Amino acid sequence: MQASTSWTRLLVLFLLTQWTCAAGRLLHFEVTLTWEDHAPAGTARKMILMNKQSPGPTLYMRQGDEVEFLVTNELPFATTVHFHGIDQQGTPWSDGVPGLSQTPIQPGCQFIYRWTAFDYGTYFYHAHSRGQIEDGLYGAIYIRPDDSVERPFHLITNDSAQLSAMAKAEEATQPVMLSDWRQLTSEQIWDAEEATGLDALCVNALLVNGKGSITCLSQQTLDEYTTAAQRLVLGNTSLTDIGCIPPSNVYAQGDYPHNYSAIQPSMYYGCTPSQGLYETFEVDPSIGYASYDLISAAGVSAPTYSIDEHPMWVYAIDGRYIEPTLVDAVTVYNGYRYSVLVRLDKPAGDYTVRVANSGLNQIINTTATMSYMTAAGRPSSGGRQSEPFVNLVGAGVTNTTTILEDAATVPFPVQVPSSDVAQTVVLTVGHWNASYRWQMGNTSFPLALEDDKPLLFDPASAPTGLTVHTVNGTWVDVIFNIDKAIQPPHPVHKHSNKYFVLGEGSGAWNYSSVAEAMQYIPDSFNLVTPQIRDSYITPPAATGPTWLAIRYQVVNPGAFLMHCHIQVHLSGGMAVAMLDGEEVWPKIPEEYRRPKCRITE
Ligand SMILES: *[C@@H]1O[C@H](CO)[C@@H](O)[C@H](O)[C@H]1NC(C)=O
Ligand SMILES: *[C@@H]1O[C@H](CO)[C@@H](O)[C@H](O)[C@H]1NC(C)=O
Ligand SMILES: *[C@@H]1O[C@H](CO)[C@@H](O)[C@H](O)[C@H]1NC(C)=O
Ligand SMILES: *[C@@H]1O[C@H](CO)[C@@H](O)[C@H](O)[C@H]1NC(C)=O
Ligand SMILES: *[C@@H]1O[C@H](CO)[C@@H](O)[C@H](O)[C@H]1NC(C)=O
Ligand SMILES: *[C@@H]1O[C@H](CO)[C@@H](O)[C@H](O)[C@H]1NC(C)=O
Ligand SMILES: *[C@@H]1O[C@H](CO)[C@@H](O)[C@H](O)[C@H]1NC(C)=O
Ligand SMILES: *[C@@H]1O[C@H](CO)[C@@H](O)[C@H](O)[C@H]1NC(C)=O
Ligand SMILES: *[C@@H]1O[C@H](CO)[C@@H](O)[C@H](O)[C@H]1NC(C)=O
Ligand SMILES: [Cu+2]
Repeated sequence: MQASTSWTRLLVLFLLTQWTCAAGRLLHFEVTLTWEDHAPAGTARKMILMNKQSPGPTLYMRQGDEVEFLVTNELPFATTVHFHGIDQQGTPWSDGVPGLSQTPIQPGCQFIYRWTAFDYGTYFYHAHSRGQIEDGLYGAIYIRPDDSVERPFHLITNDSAQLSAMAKAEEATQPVMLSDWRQLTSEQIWDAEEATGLDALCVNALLVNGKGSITCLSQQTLDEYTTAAQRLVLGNTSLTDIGCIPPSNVYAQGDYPHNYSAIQPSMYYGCTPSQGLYETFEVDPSIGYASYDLISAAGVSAPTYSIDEHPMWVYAIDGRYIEPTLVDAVTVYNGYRYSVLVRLDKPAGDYTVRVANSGLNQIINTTATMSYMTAAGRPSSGGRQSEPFVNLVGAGVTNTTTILEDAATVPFPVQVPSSDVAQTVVLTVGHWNASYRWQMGNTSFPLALEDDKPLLFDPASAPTGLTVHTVNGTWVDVIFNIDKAIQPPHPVHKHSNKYFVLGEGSGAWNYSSVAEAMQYIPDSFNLVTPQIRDSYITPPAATGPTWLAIRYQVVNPGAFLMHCHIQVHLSGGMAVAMLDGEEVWPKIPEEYRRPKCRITE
């Protein structure tokens, strides 16, 4: 076990000049990307490292800072970096989406992203080229709120000592990056999907801050924990030895042709135990609280996170404060972020941090440790095992275990959208002619489009059916129509500014607008305290269709992707390009229109 909560900070150059003083600092970050053998869960494969590490270095900054992020691509393939949740107000060319906002950064080349941290909170950066997020290219971003931003902690307590302990904990908040890991590289997975026609819906390990191991659960344990929902899908079959729904399952894969001979080892079968790195969070109980920013960079898994015997006050979601909500566990879907305060009021010792996939696709888990450090060092637990809140499948172990219900959370402060909606866009979400191909709209977004001229530079080149045109300043409703079962929850991520979650339900969406739907099914909507998110799941479609309704105002002209954050679904085409405020797009700076390959020239 190694103590390693200290995060390598980047080389940060403070380039203060007279004219940036008032607005904020100019921060310069640099990452060098390399393709190297790495074994986060004990077994090596080629991965993308950032300054020799994965996750990459955490970017710490303050609200109002201007950011330069210099990428040096020493990978043997082209790449891009996206800043997940960052609104890119006025800098749409720095959003990192190939085919939309830039051409890919070629091997041996450099690229500078420039943007301003207008909003506070927790974000992350990750590869947005092909499936490369699954090769380890991700790292946390923390933007410290301006002093003028009101914190919600007085809603927990009015005890001044506790409030200052919470403020202190927030100042020292630490990222917890949750991710999953496969034995195969993202390109091997894509090739295997094309060869088999299958959706690659399982992984080989879960990681906490890039650390984990692989335990092979016995078939007996897997059978014992197989959930009721999984049984419905499995019928009289069982989970595979990696806890995966078998590839032959027609409900999980849909009724499409498959070539099972092209399945690669480790994709659905083949568990090899290995011991990798182990994460330990050391906490100082004299502070009273610890704060963590849970960030999911997972490709397919839906990790449920808990710390034995330590309930969590969830106080921010997707980088924005909420009215704090006390829970025992939280499920961090792909692209989600939760900030949590943990009260350190238990006997000094070690407490197990449990991470278990709660998705129907697979039973898989990992663990870490939260360890109380005292002046006398790290006290022994005397062999005592801490008491879990959740089990191997992320379900509560008692009737009273609470798992965060996002729809019940209330933003702090509350904001409401306009009811003056200019446009309602209905997007059909589902398979597109194959288990591994998907659509969000009328057709599937081809991966090959990543190599085309960016839409931001040439919107006329957009193939029909893949884009939605909006007018700056107007309000837009988007309805995701999950028209056929069975589909997992799809975490919909919208680039640029956040959206309001208006409502969700089961059954077909048969309305022309939210206003009309509200006449029939008012209880399916919340326009009083709607969630403000950049990532939110569509309701799972287990037995029939479901829908999700969101609303946003077009405030930042540019070409912004909206897509499922399950990586294999995105690679399979579950995306649509929002051409926001196309009539007033800013002039693209020459250095972005014609980026130079700085290294090799
Ligand atoms: C703390 O005081 C404020 C202002 O009086 C009040 O609104 C809030 O409910 C109090 N919080 C608690 C937890 O009692
Ligand atoms: C599983 O069920 C199917 C039909 O539901 C049946 O054809 C098959 O024989 C069963 N297999 C086993 C191993 O019981
Ligand atoms: C199925 O995959 C195998 C192994 O890759 C290949 O040899 C075979 O030609 C494929 N069959 C079809 C029908 O494509
Ligand atoms: C998964 O959970 C089981 C049961 O609690 C535990 O024995 C195993 O060590 C866990 N796996 C990992 C990788 O932590
Ligand atoms: C959960 O609640 C039910 C009914 O309220 C009760 O019968 C059952 O024993 C409880 N289970 C546990 C584990 O407490
Ligand atoms: C894919 O399926 C859609 C209907 O879902 C159909 O309109 C389209 O022609 C198909 N495309 C291909 C390439 O098969
Ligand atoms: C999908 O097709 C319908 C009917 O032709 C059209 O009204 C709608 O704009 C299309 N959606 C997209 C995203 O292209
Ligand atoms: C776009 O709309 C927003 C919100 O109405 C407004 O603040 C902004 O100035 C507009 N941008 C342009 C370039 O017109
Ligand atoms: C939409 O479908 C629901 C049932 O799913 C039905 O109750 C409702 O009347 C329908 N609304 C319209 C406008 O057809
Ligand atoms: Cu999806």
